[in-house]
Amino acid sequence: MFKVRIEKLRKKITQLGLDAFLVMAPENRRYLSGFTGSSGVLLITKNQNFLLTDFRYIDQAKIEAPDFQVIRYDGSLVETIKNILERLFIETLGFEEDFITYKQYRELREGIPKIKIFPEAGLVEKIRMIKDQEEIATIARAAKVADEAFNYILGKIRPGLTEIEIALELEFFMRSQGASSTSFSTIVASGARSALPHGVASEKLIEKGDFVTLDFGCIYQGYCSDMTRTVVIGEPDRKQREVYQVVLEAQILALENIKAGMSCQEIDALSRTYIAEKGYGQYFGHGLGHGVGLAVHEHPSLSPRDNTELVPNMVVTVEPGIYLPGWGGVRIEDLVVVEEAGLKNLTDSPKDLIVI
Ligand SMILES: [Mn+2]
Repeated sequence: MFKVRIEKLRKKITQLGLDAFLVMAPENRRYLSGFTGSSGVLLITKNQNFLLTDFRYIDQAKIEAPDFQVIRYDGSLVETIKNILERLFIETLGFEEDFITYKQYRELREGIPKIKIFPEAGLVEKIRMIKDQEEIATIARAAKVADEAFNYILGKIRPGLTEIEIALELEFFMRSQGASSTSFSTIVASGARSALPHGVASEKLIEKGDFVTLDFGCIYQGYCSDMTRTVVIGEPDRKQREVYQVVLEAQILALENIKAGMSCQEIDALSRTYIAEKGYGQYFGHGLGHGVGLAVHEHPSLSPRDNTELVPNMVVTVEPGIYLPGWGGVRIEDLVVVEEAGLKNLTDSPKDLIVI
């Protein structure tokens, strides 16, 4: 599995005319090597794979990343890289421009002046967009834990609890099901706060009449899940029903039409146009969705600005929303696998407006 991934990257490196490539992004490091530690870089050359890490991770790296020569560095990472590059007569080195600090960049330039270095963006990320069956099974498991957490929390939400207390219950439940952590800061946004698309749980009390938006997910064996449901406390008024219905129909429209061959822009436009036709266009200000995998936000992005073509086994969210400042908001989010003729929905929680 890792060999296949490395070969895909190696092909790209060769096409770019590079002798070697430095991988610094934590998710890319894990994806290519299997190494789960928090510190280290990969150096992939035309025919060798190196994993450079420090004392704390040497044994772990040897076990987790058998396809790599594990090299320990104690002082300067750049010095260690330099030694390898000189020994192998490497002349051109690519690096990930989104995952290097200015200091590291300066040290590379100044420490290895004879080597030409080239910034690259998204080389490994583009490979990561299309998941293998094992990855999909793991993401499905992470999504199931989130579904079960939603079902559990429905029995707990009541007026008088704080958003933080609800978030804690969700998180405790997911951890108890084998999740190693949440995939991002749990969003519990109630009442007027539900108009904040990323309203991380606060000390606000849940009150009668509130919309409560729950956006959460977990990390299970390294892979993320992400889902959102909005529930209402007490009987909804007309406007709440209307806004909820528009978001739900916009989401279903996208879900019913997604299939391989469409572009991310096209699928985003389906929901966006629908919401605009209903008069709420200016209140849906974010993209329709995003890729999910080792990272909770990854390529591609279902947005007006991404023309990537959907390909089978991409895993993306579909999450339209309407946010009315001072009033509240609704978002509904599922995690789906793109297939040749449609999709497989990994999120199974009910979507009709739940009244608590
Ligand atoms: Mn999301």
